[in-house]
Amino acid sequence: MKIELYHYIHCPYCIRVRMALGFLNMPWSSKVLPYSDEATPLALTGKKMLPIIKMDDQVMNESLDIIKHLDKENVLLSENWGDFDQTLNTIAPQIFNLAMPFWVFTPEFDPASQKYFLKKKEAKRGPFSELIKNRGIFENEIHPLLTNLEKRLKPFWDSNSFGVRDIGLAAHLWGLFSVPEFRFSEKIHAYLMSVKELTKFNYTNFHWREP
Ligand SMILES: N[C@@H](CCC(=O)N[C@@H](CS)C(=O)NCC(=O)O)C(=O)O
Repeated sequence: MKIELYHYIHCPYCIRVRMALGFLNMPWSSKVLPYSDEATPLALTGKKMLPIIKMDDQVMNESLDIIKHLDKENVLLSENWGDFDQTLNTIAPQIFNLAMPFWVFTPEFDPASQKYFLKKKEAKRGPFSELIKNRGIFENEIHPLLTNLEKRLKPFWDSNSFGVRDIGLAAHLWGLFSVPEFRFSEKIHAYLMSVKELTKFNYTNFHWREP
């Protein structure tokens, strides 16, 4: 089966699928789309939303549905996702407020995509210049939240075995690596490195865009 993944580099939902493919040892080819490209995702699924996976003639979106589909042997899903979205929602706003103003200036974003991303995200979060000015506030908010999360790592999320919730958590936390001088606690850093190894994940693969 030939697998093509349409993704954005920074997108945590896309990172989930990259991690799952790596963990499951499934070869795939990468299609990084410019953020401003509406036509390609709309033609594939009718929605301007990535990740999208194309397997031979089958096309799917929604990261968790994709992972369920790929994980035929239920290796990742032996641990249930359950209400894990609620846990992620406790840290997602701070992660996005901290990371988005830096993501937008990485080589993934061409000028049209920068404009598109800024317009969409600033409408929701306010000017990115303010987010950068206020990053200290978001950092102060996120550290106690991370300390709480850390207590649940045993060494994986509520479990001694790696599962889909670790993919969900690590994919969200990965965003903070884009924030200059942001430091994870030793335990969370070690956790992310173990997820990286298990999933053979390399954030910067496909990162570069030729000028
Ligand atoms: N529930 C979806 C969420 C995917 C999602 O929100 N993707 C964002 C990127 S992180 C997207 O495609 N946004 C397009 C846009 O806002 O223009 C999933 O789990 O796959």
